[in-house]
Amino acid sequence: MKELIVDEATAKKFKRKSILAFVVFFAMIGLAWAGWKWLGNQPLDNGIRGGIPKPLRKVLDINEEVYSGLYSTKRLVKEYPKSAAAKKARVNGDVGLGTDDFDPATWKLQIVKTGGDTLFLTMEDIKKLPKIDVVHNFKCIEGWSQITWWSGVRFSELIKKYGLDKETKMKYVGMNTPDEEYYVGIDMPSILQPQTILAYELNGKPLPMNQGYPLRLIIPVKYGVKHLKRIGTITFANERPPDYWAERGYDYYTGL
Ligand SMILES: Nc1nc2c(c(=O)[nH]1)N[C@H]1C(S)=C(S)[C@@H](COP(=O)(O)O)O[C@H]1N2
Ligand SMILES: [Mo]
Repeated sequence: MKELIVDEATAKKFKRKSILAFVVFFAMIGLAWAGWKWLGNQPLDNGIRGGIPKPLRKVLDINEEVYSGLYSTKRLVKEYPKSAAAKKARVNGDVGLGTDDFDPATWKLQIVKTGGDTLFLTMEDIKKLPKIDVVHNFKCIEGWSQITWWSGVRFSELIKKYGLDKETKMKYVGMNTPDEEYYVGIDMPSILQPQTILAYELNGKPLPMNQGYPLRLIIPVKYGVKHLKRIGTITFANERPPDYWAERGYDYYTGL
């Protein structure tokens, strides 16, 4: 067998490189450990339980900027034939669906305009607008998804009909349940996306109580958390409106 012959200088260089590799290796471990500790010591982005360290929130904010730029209002979410929709749509989440502040007989959708005036719309008013179907894969951050068929009016159609152009110059839309127990904030491009609807039917029938009767948000570009059931009030703002799950540590944008 032929021996590998190296001169002394090469051998020395090799040894130095090996040592250097070890030093770098341990230095990296040290750095990773220090970084992790640093993150753990950072203030949380809010005082409520489940807040996340500010630097991580920053990453989510950057994600939001990148994604909202990439996916403009023109991007369409995949749709399915009605026959593919679940006959029994899963029910999840009942915050704000307690009946205390909800009387179906007197319910009106309240839209607070930027000037302060409020529009009060009945279901009859809303049903006068063109009705569309949306059959999409509804995704919850808990890890389940289901193809569901909803019908209602495009949010953008409502904007057009009631001349809310000034309002669309704002950055966000806020929505609350009538009792204000559940609330979401949504970026303007996503709420104006053509598949975003105020839905009043599921599988061709009026929404069941626990799925948001009489009117809920369906916003296929977002995860389930944003699909607020039983809309009471709609507001517009340049600052992020409060968001139930964002306050509990979830990503504010929660785009798909
Ligand atoms: N008012 C209200 N809307 C809500 C919730 C809730 O707790 N209260 N949960 C959200 C979550 S996490 C999901 S996944 C969907 C579930 O809608 P579904 O019950 O029609 O499946 O509703 C969303 N809208
Ligand atoms: Mo969810």
